[in-house]
Amino acid sequence: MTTLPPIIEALREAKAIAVLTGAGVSKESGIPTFRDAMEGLWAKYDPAELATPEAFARDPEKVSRWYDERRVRCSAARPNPGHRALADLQAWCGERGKSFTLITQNIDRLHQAAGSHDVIELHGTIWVWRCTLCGDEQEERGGPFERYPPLCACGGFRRPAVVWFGEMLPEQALRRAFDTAEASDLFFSIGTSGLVTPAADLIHIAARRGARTAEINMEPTSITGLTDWAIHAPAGEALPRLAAALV
Ligand code: BV8
Ligand code: ZN
Repeated sequence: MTTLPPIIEALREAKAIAVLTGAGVSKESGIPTFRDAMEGLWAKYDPAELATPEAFARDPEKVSRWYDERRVRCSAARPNPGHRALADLQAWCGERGKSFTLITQNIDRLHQAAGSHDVIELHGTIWVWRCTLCGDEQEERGGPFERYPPLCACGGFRRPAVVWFGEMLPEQALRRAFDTAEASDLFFSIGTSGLVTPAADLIHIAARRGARTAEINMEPTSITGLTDWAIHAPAGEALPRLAAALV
């Protein structure tokens, strides 16, 4: 387990910093991680089962209800100190002419709410729902829908504008993420189990190009052994410590 100083040193020396975040960063905002999203009523389902176009085609009521419950839960969530520390880090890099890019797998937009900008959303967002017939997209920030699946004015079923398993990622977001990983000389993987591709490929692309790599995660993951440094602690504690050491 690493202490902070070598990572602080690497940040001071780096020119192009890339950060990939996962559900672990939103856990301290009260949003269950993807693996533990299946609580209570949903405990008997495997998330990868529900988060697929096939599941929505088979049972649009159940899948849209699950997502709307997650959306309403996100409404009660606020950015935590980990989100805010990443926004501070982006500002710190900007002041020193370093490039900083935040890539997220999360769909809650808490990074943007904390002040991060130009965030690459690899897996879309739960705040936007898209008509499966006419493609119309609407941002939904209110309470629960009145019916499931919610209907578009054209009569089509509406789905969350997230990327399901087996679906392609948004082309522009994925291109930007690959370019960012290739150009980075310091890559952070924060709050993610690193199991889902192509997001999980990014750190390997960065490392192959010679970037130094760091993991900040509650527990070791499949990539811990590959990183130069690993901090196993809550992101909401480790990131503010990192940001505070930089001032
Ligand atoms: C694609 C949005 C091309 C929806 C998500 C076989 C057949 C078919 C496909 C595949 C296959 N094998 C592999 C694939 C590709 C597949 C894949 O990777 N599958 C996995 C299951 C092996 N990927 C895809 O399908 C992608 N598309 O490849 O298209 C294609 C097309 C057709 C066929 C083949 C290829 C699309 C993937 C996107 C899926 N959508 N999210 C939604 O949210 O409902 S994925 C979802 O799970 C998340 O977005 C995230 O990406 C992923 C993992 O979640 P994490 O964020 O990592 O969260 P997790 O719970 O896993 O881990 C949290 C971590 O945080 C833990 O380590 C924990 O210790 C830590 N933690 C907890 N608390 C804290 C903390 N850390 C710090 N502080 C804390 N407080
Ligand atoms: Zn429509």
